[in-house]
Amino acid sequence: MITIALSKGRIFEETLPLLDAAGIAALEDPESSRKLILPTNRADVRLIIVRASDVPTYVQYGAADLGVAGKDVLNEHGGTGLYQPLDLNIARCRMMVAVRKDFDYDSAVRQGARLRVATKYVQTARAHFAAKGVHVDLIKLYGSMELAPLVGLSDAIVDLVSSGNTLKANNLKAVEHIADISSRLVVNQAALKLKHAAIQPMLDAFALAIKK
Ligand code: PRT
Ligand code: MG
Repeated sequence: MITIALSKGRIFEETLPLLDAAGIAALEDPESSRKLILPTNRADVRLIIVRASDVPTYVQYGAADLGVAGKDVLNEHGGTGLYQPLDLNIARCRMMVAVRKDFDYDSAVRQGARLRVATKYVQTARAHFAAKGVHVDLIKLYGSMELAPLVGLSDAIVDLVSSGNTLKANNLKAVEHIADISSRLVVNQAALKLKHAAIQPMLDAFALAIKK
């Protein structure tokens, strides 16, 4: 049995065409089904539905053989025990620093001010500001980072931006680009060896189906 870990929403939707290219079709839609284990058209392949940030953990421990996870999530996880053979080029966005429109970020940085930064991406934020030599107090949040500067919780946020509409709707502006983000295929290293005959053709099919 090959188990593939996916999260609902954009990753599931954008992975479907790649699965299709490998001859794998989900028999149920995770948006309408309450099942967390979804059968596929292939008796030897099943999908499991987990939180986006839990995908690397399921694959690391071998509870899933393969998974699809954003580079943002992989950077926070650290990637231990994971083989990352393919950038699937899906769920693309950018990791950015953003502040209130009326906040002078450049001058705060120039003056050496200690910045309060709210984020879900603590490792990414710590590495980014350390490399710039900017002192920060990091405040860990689990979502809706855009709210933090509006109510005085923080001076800045580190968050993902795709269209930019959420920043705009909340009177925020992006001031620094940290990284381009897309989703990667992750594979359990032991599974790749033990189930090579089943997994390698899937990797080959995904590689051919990736949109440049
Ligand atoms: O929702 P949940 O808390 O379970 O987890 P999650 O939010 O991490 O999962 P999900 O499914 O929303 O995102 C899965 C992956 O999609 C992320 O790990 C990213 O790699 C990728 N991705 C791509 C994004 C976005 N684009 C994105 N725009 N993830 C989140 N966003 C959010 C962003 O955080 C911000 O709040 O969308 C908002 C901004 O969007 P725009 O279009 O208004 O700029
Ligand atoms: Mg989400």
